[in-house]
Amino acid sequence: MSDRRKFVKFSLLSSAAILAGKNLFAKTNTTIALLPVPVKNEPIVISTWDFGKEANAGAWEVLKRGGRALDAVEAGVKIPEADPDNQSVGLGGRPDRDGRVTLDACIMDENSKCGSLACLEHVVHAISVARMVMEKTPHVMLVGDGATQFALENGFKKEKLLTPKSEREWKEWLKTNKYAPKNNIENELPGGIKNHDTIGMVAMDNNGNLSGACTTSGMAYKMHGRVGDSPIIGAGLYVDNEVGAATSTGVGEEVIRIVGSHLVVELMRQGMEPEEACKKAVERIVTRNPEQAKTVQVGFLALSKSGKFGAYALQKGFTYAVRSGGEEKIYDAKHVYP
Ligand code: SD4
Repeated sequence: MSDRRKFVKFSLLSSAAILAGKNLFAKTNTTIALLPVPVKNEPIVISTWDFGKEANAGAWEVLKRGGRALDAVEAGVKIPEADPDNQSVGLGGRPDRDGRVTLDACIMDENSKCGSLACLEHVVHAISVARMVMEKTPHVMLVGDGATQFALENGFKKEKLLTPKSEREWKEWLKTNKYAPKNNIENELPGGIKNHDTIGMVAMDNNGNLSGACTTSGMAYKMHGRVGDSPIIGAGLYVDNEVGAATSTGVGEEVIRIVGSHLVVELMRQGMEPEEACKKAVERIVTRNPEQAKTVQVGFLALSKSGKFGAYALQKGFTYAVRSGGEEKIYDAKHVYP
């Protein structure tokens, strides 16, 4: 039993005893006042890659004032979605091979409610559309034209997501037309600043509730209509409020094959710490196809119900950002291959 649960159980027992006129501590007739104490958790947010730091700052604004983890993850990932210099998410995302920017995203809350969309076009904040799918429809997932139509009918603004820079690079790519995603780095900004991919974020609020969000423009120059792991509940993101939450980044096909984020959460349910659970999930990709695993990047990160976190990747270079009351830091994830 977690410390928090023991504490809750103890508080409830104490309160029940008082109501019943008993005192658990009484050795004499003196009554000790045991007032029920509200249980507060330490909020925390973690997200993929070093640009997760800015996203975490957005989430932290919600968490620090006692807001809900669901609101925090939505607010957090909206920051890279709106950043035209981030070429892997939302506005400015790299297009598919036909020059169309298509977005994948999903969101999941503490009650296992979830919303998702794939191949959304012309709308910057895919995560908010995913949340609307969750809250305003009887469905979990909308795709393609249906997703775009739903967003536009519900007040989202139609925008051009392909920036001149992403368009220029895509036209360059067309000259050779090779589909070979690079590990970790899908772009380098001027000055050598690395610009990474998908943002996956998981958070716990001060009520101890967990939520997660994942949003991406997917692998650069993918086939039109290709959907990765990021919008697939269980693959790119999974939240179980009893156990923990996990999210992924990297080559989505590998993650989908092992239903990666769900696997990480289930391994935590069996007692593994977050890092160990992420490692086992990554190792399953290796076991399935060691030759393939050497050539691609996949990273998982996880947060447990007790507030522990960890990550693991196939290749070197996967970083993740953590923000809590006591910490604001970027970590290098351990990895299988040197
Ligand atoms: C995808 N997992 O579409 C996403 C994108 C990503 O490195 O993370 N790329 O497969």
